[in-house]
Amino acid sequence: MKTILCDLLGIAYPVIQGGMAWLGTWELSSAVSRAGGLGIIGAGNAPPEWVREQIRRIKEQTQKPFGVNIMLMSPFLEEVIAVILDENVSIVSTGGGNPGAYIRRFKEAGMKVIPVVSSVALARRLERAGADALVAEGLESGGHVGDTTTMALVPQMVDSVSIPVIAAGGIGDGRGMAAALALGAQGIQMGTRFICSTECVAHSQFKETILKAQDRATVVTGESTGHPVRVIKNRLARQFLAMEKDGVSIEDLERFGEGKLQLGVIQGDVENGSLMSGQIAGLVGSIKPVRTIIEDTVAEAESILARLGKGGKG
Ligand code: TUI
Repeated sequence: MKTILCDLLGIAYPVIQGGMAWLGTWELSSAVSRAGGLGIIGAGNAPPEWVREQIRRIKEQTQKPFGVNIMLMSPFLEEVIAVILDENVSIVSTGGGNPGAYIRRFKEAGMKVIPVVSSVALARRLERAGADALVAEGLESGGHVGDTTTMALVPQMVDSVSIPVIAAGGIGDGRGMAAALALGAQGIQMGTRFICSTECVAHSQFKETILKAQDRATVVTGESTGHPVRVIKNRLARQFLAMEKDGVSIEDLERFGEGKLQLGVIQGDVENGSLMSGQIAGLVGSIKPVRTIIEDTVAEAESILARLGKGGKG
């Protein structure tokens, strides 16, 4: 299955791995790139030395294209940008804000820029600013979310821009991929599905929590702080929601949240840690190698699209 996204990025399959904080490490990202998708290092809030180390390790593992996701709220944003320019990273994706002010620098360095956005208005602005493609991320996603569903957002974004649109949020298998392509997307981005891969460094307890999850296992916390985040509904999430209801200040909520993501996804404290996960957690049936996840997803999407008589070509 090829779309114009494959030519744009030099990849075999139009499947991108979301740049997840703590989990988008060289282990996962190199496996995705080696399997013909686009692996993305998730810089999150990590310091610049950590990001450089990940980039060096992925370069040792594969010659294939890979990207780095920069999180625009990171305290290390400028230093992380300096690292990716210095390491000649060729593809950058962005999250958690408006990357408009940075696009020119990336384009001048010859990079491909793929902002992750959750609204058509920002998508239009970023196309004008020089973005090469866009990830349309629906509220089904894990982590920081917008307020429009993938089903509604993707076709509206496709109709509003002329660069390729990649669908994200709520996609965990070939049925989701076929649906995304039917909506006009030129590719998909998956996060939660890749957490339950053999290669992902997520704690086994977190992977097990996703495997056990059902459709309503996640909840959005942080609406009152202006940074809504979808997580698995555990003790921490309930506590956070109760604090919001009680009118606890944004500063105190932010302080309370510090360090909780690593506690959950790396240290495996699945009750007191933050477990960012998308709504497809309930769809994930087993832990599989990255290559199997990608090949099964693409094969299932192709077979669905063929059955529907639409081919699979973008
Ligand atoms: O960025 C994400 N998802 C994320 S980032 C993240 S790290 C984090 N850690 C702790 C607390 C909070 C976050 C976890 N998940 N997705 C991409 C995305 N970006 N979705 C929506 C946006 C977005 C948000 C605001 C894009 C633009 C935006 O702009 C606001 C503005 O300035 O116009």
